[in-house]
Amino acid sequence: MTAYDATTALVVVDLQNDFADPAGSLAVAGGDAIVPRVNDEVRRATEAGALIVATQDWHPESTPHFARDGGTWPVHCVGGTWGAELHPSFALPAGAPHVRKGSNGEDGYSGFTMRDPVTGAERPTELEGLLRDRGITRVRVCGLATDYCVKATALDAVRLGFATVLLADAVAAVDLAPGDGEDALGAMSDAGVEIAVSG
Ligand code: VGL
Ligand code: ZN
Repeated sequence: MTAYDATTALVVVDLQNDFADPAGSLAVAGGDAIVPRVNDEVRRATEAGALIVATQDWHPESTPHFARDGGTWPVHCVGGTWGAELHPSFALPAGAPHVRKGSNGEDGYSGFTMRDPVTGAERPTELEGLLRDRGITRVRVCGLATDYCVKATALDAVRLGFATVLLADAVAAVDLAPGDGEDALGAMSDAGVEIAVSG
């Protein structure tokens, strides 16, 4: 069985300069090393006519997501800046949809949902509708970072009823604490995500 068909989508999470470039403000160790494997998946998906979607962390200049505004993270992926651009070696086909999350200051990590940082209220991004409109029932997830946006996206995908595969050799973790990436794989597996390798 081939991994891709018209009902399967490849979801590439946040493969952006601030995470994937060693000079990025929230550079993930090994982030740039996954790009060739992501590109191989993109090629396979394209050959099978499968949908490819890229998510982007897309923050305003000031958001409670950032440490300087009371949150956790260094300033990163401010919409319209170099850090928010997709990594230049990421061969996303022209016309592939982009889902940008966080532009109103929401601090959710998932490509599917955004969370109001004040009220905690969640609301959907356009990702689910985009998949449903095309009859997608299976998703393959890769990108950055394993312990935050990849994990949240894969958990939401399962919760929403998509058969979900995590490409463990095409992700990398922030690992604020050692082992966070491994723990994230365990949590995804426990929730019903199939942990696999690309190819
Ligand atoms: C992410 C930390 C902060 C991610 C986004 O894409 O995994 N991590 N914002
Ligand atoms: Zn962020």
